[in-house]
Amino acid sequence: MECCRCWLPAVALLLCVREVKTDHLQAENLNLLPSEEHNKVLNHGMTAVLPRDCSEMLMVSSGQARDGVYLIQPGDSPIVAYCAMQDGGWTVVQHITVNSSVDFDRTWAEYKNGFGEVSGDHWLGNEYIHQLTRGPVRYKLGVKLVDRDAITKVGEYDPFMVEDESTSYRLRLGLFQGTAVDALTLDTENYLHDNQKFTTKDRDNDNYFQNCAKLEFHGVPGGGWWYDACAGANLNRRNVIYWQKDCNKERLCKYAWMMVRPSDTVKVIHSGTCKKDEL
Ligand SMILES: [Ca+2]
Repeated sequence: MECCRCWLPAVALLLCVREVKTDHLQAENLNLLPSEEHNKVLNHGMTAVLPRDCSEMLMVSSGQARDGVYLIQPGDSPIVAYCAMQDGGWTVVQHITVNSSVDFDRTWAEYKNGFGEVSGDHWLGNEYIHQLTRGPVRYKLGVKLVDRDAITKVGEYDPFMVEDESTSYRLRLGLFQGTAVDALTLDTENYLHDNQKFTTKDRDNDNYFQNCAKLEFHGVPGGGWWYDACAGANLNRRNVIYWQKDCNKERLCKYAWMMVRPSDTVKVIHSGTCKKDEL
């Protein structure tokens, strides 16, 4: 039996969601989705071109798509990703629960291709974060932090880009706004994460004499991150999610998310009168 559910007749061909045929799911990162969850991919069987991200999926569903796992195609091959639709069509690229059973102490190759489960704690993969944010559309990064008292803080960096592997997935961030502190572009605790290369336990690109990804706190290594020498923030340390004063060993955070979506603001900068030497 096949069951097609369509949101709008006008886009029926685009949006048929077939809830059968769970055996032919095509995605480059299927290792991030347990086989018993293949039938939960909400646009499995989509007959037209796949959306490049969750924002586009939300748009073609006329805002009707719900939270969950979707097939998207930011590069040459489809991948599975978790879409936070209710928050505006964000593609989740990282999620962690404090003391997660998912190990974040991983190699370069694992951080490149992703690990964990997209419907739970995971890193989507530096290669896919690069594919999503490389343009030509400008992207922004959303960070969501929930502490143990269920107080939520959010922040956005606009624009956000992760460069390709030849630059070691260097982090590029724009202006920050939000209720959380800016822990990535401000020189907090003398550590600046913007413009840093990615470091893992087997590839040291940081500015410390040792490898920051190997440094342990209570026996748990920091995991991969865009370290300086070393961190004013690190959402991949499994036992203490770290984000300056918002998440640390005194103020424990329970959850963190990193997500991306196209920037919805085109900032027009009025140059005014500017002396040449001020440019
Ligand atoms: Ca080093």
